[in-house]
Amino acid sequence: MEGALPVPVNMTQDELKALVGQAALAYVVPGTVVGVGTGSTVNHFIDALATMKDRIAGAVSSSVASTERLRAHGITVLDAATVTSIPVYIDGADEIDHSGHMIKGGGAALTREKIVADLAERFVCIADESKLVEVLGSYPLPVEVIPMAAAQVARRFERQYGGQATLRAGVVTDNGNAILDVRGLRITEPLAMETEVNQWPGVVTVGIFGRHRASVCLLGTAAGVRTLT
Ligand code: ABF
Repeated sequence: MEGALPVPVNMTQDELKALVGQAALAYVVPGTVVGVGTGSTVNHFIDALATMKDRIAGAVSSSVASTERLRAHGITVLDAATVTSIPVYIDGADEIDHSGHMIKGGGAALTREKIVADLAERFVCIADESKLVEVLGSYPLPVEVIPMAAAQVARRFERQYGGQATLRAGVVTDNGNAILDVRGLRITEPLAMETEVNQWPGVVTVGIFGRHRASVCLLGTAAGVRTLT
């Protein structure tokens, strides 16, 4: 009989997130500065990174929340402006397709996430299997906007893409801006849409990570960590 396949076990979504958070340590280059994203999956990565904090040069963080968690573990957090390049950026996603394009921003940190991703040579996405989709868009697309432009940007999504944008209540980003969440989109051309929306007056960041797609995705599944490249 062939070697028995691993028997899938029922793991909670949080256990799957912890699995990939731990697995991401393998992509950390010892002695270097690590780019750290935001969200509950990344929180598991931060907790795992603490076990090797004496073997890294520090972290560049994508949010106040991640900075606080990193510092609580005694990990040095560097200002992004003080580094020119980092080997790897580890971050989660709200959705990821089979090309590594992502929807991000559910945690309202998309602008700083894209800034730190831009510094990185490699983007490793860590996610539970529920995030993998054929086509982006079922998850409402987050867009960080200057508050005075929110209504006009919402109208443009309706006019140009048939999307329904709503202001995320009670949320001000780390940069002092507002977030629109756009429903009803089917994003078949993520790069084209990211380029188009980026040009709209008042848009700070659109939560499509097309240009900054993930080069590796560690997907937590009941059968273990699935590596997509
Ligand atoms: C963050 O990861 C956000 O861009 C995205 O919303 C989040 C996913 O959240 P979680 O890991 O909690 O599912 O980078």
